[in-house]
Amino acid sequence: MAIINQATKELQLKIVYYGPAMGGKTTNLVQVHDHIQTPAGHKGKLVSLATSSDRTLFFDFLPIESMTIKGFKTKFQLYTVPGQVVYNTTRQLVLRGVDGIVFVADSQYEKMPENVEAFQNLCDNLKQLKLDLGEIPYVLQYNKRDLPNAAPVAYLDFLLNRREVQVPSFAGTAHKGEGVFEALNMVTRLLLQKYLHQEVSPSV
Ligand SMILES: Nc1nc2c(ncn2[C@@H]2O[C@H](COP(=O)(O)OP(=O)(O)O)[C@@H](O)[C@H]2O)c(=O)[nH]1
Ligand SMILES: [Mg+2]
Repeated sequence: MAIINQATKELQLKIVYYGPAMGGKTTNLVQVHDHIQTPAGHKGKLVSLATSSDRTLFFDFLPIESMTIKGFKTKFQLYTVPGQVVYNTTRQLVLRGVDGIVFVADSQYEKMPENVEAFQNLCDNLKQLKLDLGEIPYVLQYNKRDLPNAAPVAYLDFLLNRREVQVPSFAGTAHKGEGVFEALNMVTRLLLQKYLHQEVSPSV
C-alpha cells in the first residue's frame, strides 16, 4: 500500500523483486543502481543485508526518487527477497506493504520447477497478507536469456503468465543490463497509472 505523506507531499511506492534463488534479482538492483539517471543526490545507496556465505540471505534495498504527480513527489523503494525456502519469514516481511512486483524467473529449463514454486509461493505469501496478485501491478522478467539451455519465452509464458489478460513480460540478461530498465519502467508506469486514477487521500 502506498505511503502518502501529506506533510512532505511524498508518495512512497514499494517494488519487490521476487523469484527463485539465483535467478538474478540482486543483479537487477545492482544494474538499476549503477545506471539509473537521477538528479544529483536523489539516488539512494544500495543496501545489502547479507552474510558473507550467502548474499541473498536477507534483502537488498534501493530508494529512487522520481517525478511529481498531483503535487506529490514519488519515491520508489526497490527490494529483493531471499530465494531460499528456509527464509520465507523474511520474504513475507519484505512483501508487507508491496505496491508493485517484478518477478524474475530463471530461463534455464532445469529451473522451471523452482520458477513455478516461487510464483506459487508469492501468491501464498500475498494471501497471508490478505493481498491478491490480481490487484497488484506486476511484470515478469525471463532472465538468463544468454544461456544455451534457456527455454523459449512462449514456454515461460505458458508456465508463469497464465492470467486471462497476460501481464507484460521481458527477456532479460540482467548482468548485461538487458531487460532491466524495460521491466522496471513498465512496473513503475503501471503503478503511476494506478495512482493517477485514484484520489490521493491522506493516510499519514
Ligand atoms: N548468465 C547469466 N547469469 C546471470 C544473469 N543474471 C544474473 N546472473 C548471475 O546469476 C547469479 C545469481 O544472481 P543474483 O542476482 O545473485 O540472484 P538472486 O539470488 O535472484 O538475487 C550471479 O552469479 C549473477 O551474476 C543473466 O542474465 N545471465
Ligand atoms: Mg539476491
